[in-house]
Amino acid sequence: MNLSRSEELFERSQKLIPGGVNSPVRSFGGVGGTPPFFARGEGARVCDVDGNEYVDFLGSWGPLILGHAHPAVVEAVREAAGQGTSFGAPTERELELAELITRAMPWIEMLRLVSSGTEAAMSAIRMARAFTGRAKVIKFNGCYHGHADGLLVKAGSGLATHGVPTSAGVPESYAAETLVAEYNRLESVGALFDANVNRVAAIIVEPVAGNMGVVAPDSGFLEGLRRLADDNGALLIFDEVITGFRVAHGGAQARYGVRPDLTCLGKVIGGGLPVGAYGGRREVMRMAAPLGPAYQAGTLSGNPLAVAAGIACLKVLAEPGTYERLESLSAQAEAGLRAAADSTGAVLTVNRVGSAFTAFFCAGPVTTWDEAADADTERYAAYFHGLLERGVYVAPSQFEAAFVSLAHTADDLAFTAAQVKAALST
Ligand code: KE4
Repeated sequence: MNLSRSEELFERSQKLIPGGVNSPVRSFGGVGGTPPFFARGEGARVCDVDGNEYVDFLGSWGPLILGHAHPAVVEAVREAAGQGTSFGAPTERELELAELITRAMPWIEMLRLVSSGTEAAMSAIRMARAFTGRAKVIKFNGCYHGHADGLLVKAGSGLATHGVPTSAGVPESYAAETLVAEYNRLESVGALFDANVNRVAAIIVEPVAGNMGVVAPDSGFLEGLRRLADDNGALLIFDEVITGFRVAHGGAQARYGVRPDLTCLGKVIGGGLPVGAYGGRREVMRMAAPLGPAYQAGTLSGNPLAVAAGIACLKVLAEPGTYERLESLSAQAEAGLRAAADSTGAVLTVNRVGSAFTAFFCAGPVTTWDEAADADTERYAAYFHGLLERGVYVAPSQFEAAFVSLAHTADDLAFTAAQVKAALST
């Protein structure tokens, strides 16, 4: 496989950009090798600067549920660009996107558009702290909510004690306000509430975990979080940056029927352009400036081009039969993975929720971070490169999700299954 132009660009990029990339996971640190520099994408395919073509299951880490360069999205952006790229003033499109989101996710009674999932999560937490007057936040090992200081935290030595930073540059004092529980282990959440009575503002959770690889909530887990939050006067925040409009039209909250107080969104709602959002109960959102005392702002929040792309994307997703088709394609992708594992004897655990899936290189089950962490990352790296060489692009990390889009065809999935079998056989 010729990657010479990517190698040259990667070498030059590393002189000007840390690691040669504008987001760490793109550097292939988890799988090794040179990351192909992409030149263009269309539908379910991407092409790199050396002319190598791939069936794409990364989908830009989630936004591209319609596939690359969907005509409706491209036309919407083109039209918006001709009218002006940014105003720093309210526009009708921002209201239209807010209406599309709240119509699909009615537990979001009021929302604010921002420019990333990180902004959405950090702002939702600020609103929860302002509403409750409390400082502590409970998050989960293996869940990621963007790179705000207080969220780059792992469990401290004693489970019921505060977290410790996972990143340089995050003061211990910031991490001290974050408590870390175990996903799918309700007792670990109860223990934190018992050790921090009346001090927890919110629980923040990926209702379906995507950042440890795809891990579904055990039956009763989300309902248990709802109950624990209510019993302890805390808010429940669903970080649906991945799951929103992905695992169901109404997101995980619709799929599992559990009401969060606040929801974070991103990725799909921008159609591939920078949009995030946070929203939820009206009385909580009324804390946000200029209505309330909790400040949050953004020069390009609700940017006309990004919002136009998001509107076009959500309108396609609102069409009848969309999620049934996505489910059918995703079930075929899963079946292909499982058949390849069975025929080659590879030890794989395939987790899938809707059109998000992960192949864990371990016997499984994988229902917690500890079980996911047992996966053989070297085998995953070999699988990743085996697929890359055969024209299939999945997430360059064992602990991420891969995505099926509406642009994938049954033939793409049959081709992919054959490549998986070949990659697992080497
Ligand atoms: P952004 O700031 O990257 O738009 O969103 C942060 C975020 C928040 N919440 C969840 C559940 C997320 O998954 C993310 C970002 N996801 C990662 C990969 N899983 C984005 C890829 C990257 O960091 O480059």
